[in-house]
Amino acid sequence: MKKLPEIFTGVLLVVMISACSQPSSENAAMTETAEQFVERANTELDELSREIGAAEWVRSTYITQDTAIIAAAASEKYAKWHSGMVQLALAYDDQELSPETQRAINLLKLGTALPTPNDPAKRKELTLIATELKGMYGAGQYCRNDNDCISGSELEGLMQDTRDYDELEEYWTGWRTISPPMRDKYQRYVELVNEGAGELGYGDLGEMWRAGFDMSPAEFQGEAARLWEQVKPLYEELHCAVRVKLGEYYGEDKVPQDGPIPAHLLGNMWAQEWGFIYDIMEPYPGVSDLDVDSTLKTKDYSPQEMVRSAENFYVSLGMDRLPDTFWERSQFSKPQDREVVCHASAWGLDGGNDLRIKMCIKQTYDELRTIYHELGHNYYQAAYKDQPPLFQGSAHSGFHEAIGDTVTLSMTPDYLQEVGLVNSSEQSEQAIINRQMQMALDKIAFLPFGKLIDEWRWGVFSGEIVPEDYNKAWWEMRRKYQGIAPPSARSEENFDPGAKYHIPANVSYTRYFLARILQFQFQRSLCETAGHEGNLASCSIYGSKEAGGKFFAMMASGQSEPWQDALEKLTGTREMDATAIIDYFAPLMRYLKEQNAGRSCGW
Ligand code: X8Z
Ligand code: ZN
Repeated sequence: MKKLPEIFTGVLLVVMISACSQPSSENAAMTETAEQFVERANTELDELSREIGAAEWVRSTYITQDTAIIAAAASEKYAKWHSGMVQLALAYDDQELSPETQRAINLLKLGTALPTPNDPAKRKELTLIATELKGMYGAGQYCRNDNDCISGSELEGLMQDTRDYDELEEYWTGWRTISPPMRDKYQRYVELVNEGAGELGYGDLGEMWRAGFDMSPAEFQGEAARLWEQVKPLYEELHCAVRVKLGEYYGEDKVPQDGPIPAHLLGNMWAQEWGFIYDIMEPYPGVSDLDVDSTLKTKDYSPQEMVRSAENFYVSLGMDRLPDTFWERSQFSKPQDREVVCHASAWGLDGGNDLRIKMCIKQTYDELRTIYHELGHNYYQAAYKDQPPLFQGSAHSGFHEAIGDTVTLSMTPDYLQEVGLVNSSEQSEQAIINRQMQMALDKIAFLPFGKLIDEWRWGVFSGEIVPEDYNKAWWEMRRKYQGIAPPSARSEENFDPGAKYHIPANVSYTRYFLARILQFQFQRSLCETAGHEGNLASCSIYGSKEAGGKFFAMMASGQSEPWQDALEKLTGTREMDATAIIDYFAPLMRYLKEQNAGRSCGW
């Protein structure tokens, strides 16, 4: 008996939502002012988000045929509502609206990463394809035979630790067996999302994604290119030094010194962050080895204890402890009995009251930093939860990714020592260079990767890259930007982009590129607020309520104002700018230039 009201609520919800789809709402548009329309959009969005959130959570933590149907149905319902509302919003196009109402309507138009065609059959087809692609990635495995399969997260670990050329090649190639079956679906998804984006008034989905930055899509493309030019010299020095060391390690026959680096030797499945080959790159061997991994293992940290450590950092900035439900509902470890999406994510369900992370935490420093990153999302979600639903989001997508990363910049040797994660923190010049190398292998190595993922997709969505060239174009960009090449010939039989989570999961990626640059800007100004003196790299804002307050105030405005305003409040400038990351790594760049002197760099 107790269950009955709940079931009824569900039915009422369906009725209410279908009542706000296109035809029946046309009447409402004629009688609704823009303000009333926005208010209704906020109320309905709030309701719908709960339903979608629940379906998506279950799908991501329990991959089966059934959860695919549930998640695709929820996504379809949202898509239908969204298309209907965007069409109604057209009625306000020529009206003079308050900036707040205008912004809410603009955000509503951009309010989906997966625009679907209005045709019901196509909408259904697309939401199912999108759900399936993500599931195929999550359930992906490399099988040597029926009884010998390795999951994606295990393979990631093997890529980090293995130093045998051929074995690495096997894992690298093995993981890429998951994606050829995605190719046809992806091609169809591209057709359908572009049709959906077209109906919303955009040339293609890439243009729609680029429209989400409070400037024209063309201006944004220019901004991203400008930032890349600023940081490119840093990457080129790092690439040069890494190629030499890998040549010494594996032999110059395997790593030719005048060409791209083989993509499987960089300690990461996608060659996106290279921190795991620090053992090969360490400038001053043995100096100040910040071995957090061994502390985690010796002290046998549980996943929850690792998450506590991250939470404590945010609490030290004056933020609240995470709610009990966070601890009860999050997925911290990989379940043994079912397929899940292990790729880390942070969830702000129930309008930001029900925070969760979903990870398959391993006992490594790398994973610890990912936890700090994910909690940055959760604290942002908590900060903007009192905004109306249409403003519950980050100033731009790069801001969401930059919060937790900014916090990881404060994981200095002193901080790590203070919280018992390392025993000593040496401050010699050699120690500083070693630490900067460790960080650059992650932060600098990532930049071209962060840039090219969407460059490829922008080309795919615009039709500049045709399906027959998907893989070829992918490797051309990997070579051009990153200076890497596959270990063996690839062809259009392969679909290597599909072996990177964000492609099948339809998550835009320029956000990470922007975040890599923004986080240093954020850190520079937060360190000033915290009263830090000395070089930026030695600053930790741990314990600074002043810095925390400023950070939180920026986060609390959500996406209620253009990101330039949010950036200005935090940093005093309205432009994204790479000078902070350049200043940060100045000592390492001096070292690398010395090392590379006389070498012929480039590929
Ligand atoms: O996807 C992520 C986070 C979740 S938002 C773990 N990142 C990118 C990736 O893994 O490719 C963080 C760094 C870049
Ligand atoms: Zn993230």
